[in-house]
Amino acid sequence: LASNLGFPRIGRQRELKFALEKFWSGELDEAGLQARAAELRATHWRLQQGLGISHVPGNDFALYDHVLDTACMVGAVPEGYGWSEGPVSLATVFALARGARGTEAERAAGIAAGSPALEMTKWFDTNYHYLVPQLARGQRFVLTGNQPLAMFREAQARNTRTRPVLLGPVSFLMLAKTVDGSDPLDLLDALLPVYAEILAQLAEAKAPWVQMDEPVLALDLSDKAKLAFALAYGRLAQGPAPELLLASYFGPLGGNLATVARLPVAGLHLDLVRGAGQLDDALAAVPASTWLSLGVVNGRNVWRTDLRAALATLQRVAAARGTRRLMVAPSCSLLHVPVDVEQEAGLDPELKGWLAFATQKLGEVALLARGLDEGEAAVAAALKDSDRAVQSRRDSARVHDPKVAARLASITPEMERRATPFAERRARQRTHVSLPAFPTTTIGSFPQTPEVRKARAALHRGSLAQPDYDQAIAGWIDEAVHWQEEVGLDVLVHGEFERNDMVQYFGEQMAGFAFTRHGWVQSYGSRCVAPPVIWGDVSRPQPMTVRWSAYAQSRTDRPVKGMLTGPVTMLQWSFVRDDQPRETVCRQIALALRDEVVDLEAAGIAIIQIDEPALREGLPLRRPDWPGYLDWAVASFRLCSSAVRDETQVHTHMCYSEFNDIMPAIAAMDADAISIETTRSRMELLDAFAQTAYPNEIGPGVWDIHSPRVPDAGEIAELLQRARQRLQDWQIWVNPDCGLKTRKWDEVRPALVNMVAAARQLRRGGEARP
Ligand code: THG
Ligand code: ZN
Repeated sequence: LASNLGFPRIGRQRELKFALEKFWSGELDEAGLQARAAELRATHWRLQQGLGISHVPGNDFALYDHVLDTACMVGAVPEGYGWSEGPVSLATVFALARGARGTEAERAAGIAAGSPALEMTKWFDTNYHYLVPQLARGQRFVLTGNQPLAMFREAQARNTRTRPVLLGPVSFLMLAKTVDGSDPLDLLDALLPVYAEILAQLAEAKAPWVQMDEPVLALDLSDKAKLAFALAYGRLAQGPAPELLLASYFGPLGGNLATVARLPVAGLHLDLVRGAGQLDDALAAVPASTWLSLGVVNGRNVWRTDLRAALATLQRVAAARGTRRLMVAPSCSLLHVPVDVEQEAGLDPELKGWLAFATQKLGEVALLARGLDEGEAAVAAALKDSDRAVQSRRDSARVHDPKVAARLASITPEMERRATPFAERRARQRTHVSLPAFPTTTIGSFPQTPEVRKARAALHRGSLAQPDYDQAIAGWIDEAVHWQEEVGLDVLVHGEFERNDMVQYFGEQMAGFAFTRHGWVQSYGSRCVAPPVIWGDVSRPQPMTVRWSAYAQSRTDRPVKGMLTGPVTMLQWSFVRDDQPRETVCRQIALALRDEVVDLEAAGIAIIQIDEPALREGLPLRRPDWPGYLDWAVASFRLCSSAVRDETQVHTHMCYSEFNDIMPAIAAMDADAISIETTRSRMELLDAFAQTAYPNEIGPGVWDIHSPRVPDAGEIAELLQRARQRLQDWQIWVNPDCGLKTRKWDEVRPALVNMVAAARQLRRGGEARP
């Protein structure tokens, strides 16, 4: 049986994004939005059916986020969002997702003005963000509307029988937070009757199967969580319910296998890409009467499957258990890959021949199911074709660059350390660049105004010539530099007006990266990213940022920071080749960046910032794997940053990170200064730095740039006082939480004026910078 776990919702032309944004701007009404959503669902069902998928997922769609939809479905809506009973309105859903906007519709729906959005966080180790359900001790749950059932009927009306997808009760609770710090798992008893009711109604509607997604099974589970699984699925097995397919993905079951194998469910989905090694143990542990869904097509990457290898795995299972209770599937939902590679007309044909997006991956799934049923001979041509793709990728001279390999082999430990310890470097840096106590700076980017975006679009269209574009960029840099001097900032930035997405900007200039035109993947709500594809050995043909950094430095006597994106973040936000360890790719990127750092220094740049916002999200899902990752991630950062002289300052920046459990790694990066996001936690994030006596300099953010609110000098000074309780004065830099790309100049100007005023206030009262 060919089966799928989830299809991208955004649409091949990002139809959902545009419908949502039209709805939010008032150009489209609710009926119009719902009609477009229904059209997309119908298209996706038809497409999957046409590709030969027998188990087509239903209810994998969400207008904004499936975790939010689950919270709304079970009545987990905090007060103030206009819901008390019955169906949850669209106004409530979007207020939870985006915060109240103060619209008439919100007033009509009873949504309190100023209600903030729910917290958003990364979905496991993907670049997708989900909204964190907000629960409380004694939380009550009710079924507000059976959306899985409505979707099942909608598909049925269009002649598709779907397998409804639910986020399972244990994962739902473990992904939630309580306002009082109590354990969400304590709410399982209260939640289960709602799930039982949903399943009973689906059974009554004759849905044969329901897919229960329990991705927390890829984490290290406590005994309490394991018990919760036994309790939950034991209870759900008692009521009327369709057959349950329990889906684990993003990793092997590991120590959770024994728990899972005993659960009274009809089927179990295994991720055999990330969890290839678990197959034998699973075959031994899972009863023969249980269906197995074998996830052999990678749902997290864009490479074509080695069909012969995948078929061999399937045949091994069939030999052990027969084919009667087997499903062939992608490793996880296809939410994390783009829709259709056939749209990429501009892509290098050789590379394109190696790629598979969601549509192609489902073709592979169907083909493998056929190969298993009818034998290899029935799919011989496709297997040959797959062999050719595998072979041409393995042998391609364009993938393998001997110069890169040689350079990688010649990395020495000395290349991964600065020449002298921080204390000595710092003394030299202080005379090289003279700065006051509590020096002020920004994180790098200034507003990308419509003017800037228009110029770049015109350049790409060909209606603006390169020299005219360059002149416009130079003009914006001039203005930014002049304005920063006027405001009194100590370390300036050039503003990054020449850059689009940071990963794209650097990737476009490095060998080994390719870009798609339609390869969009949902990041959150209507927002998408088009991750580059790292397909070959990475190198830097020529300097990437030196021109504009040096230009900005030539316009002022104050130091201008150089701005780079670090190797781990470049890796984490790309589709990475799967024919070598990620660690190797990361080191290649680090070597390319190392050259850039040296070139910036030679061009007179005294402070170089290398951002690593994705360092933490790259952490493996299981704790025992953390040290291995952190070793190479930190080593890569050091490799790219350590070739400079003592007097050159290396800075780094990280956003939305909790640092408590990775402090030794942060310290081991040995950046001369790190800026972090601390405003929302009112400096509490600094506790980790204080408790571990972080040795280098720190810029704790003092302005929450995710909000349009402009802080006054008093509150910034107060935040800085809280920072002084946790750090030494000499360690402290004064900066916003993050880059200012998404803010307006009307907010940036007064906020930075206030920030400089607060720093000056501190200098008057404080000690001189030692
Ligand atoms: N770059 C990349 N990945 C990221 C971020 C990034 N992942 C994490 C975080 N930042 C995600 N945040 C965003 C913020 C905005 C957008 C996408 C992800 C966004 N996208 C545009 C859209 O959907 O309209 C499309 C991109 C564009 O037009 O340039 O606004 O910073 N790689
Ligand atoms: Zn940031």
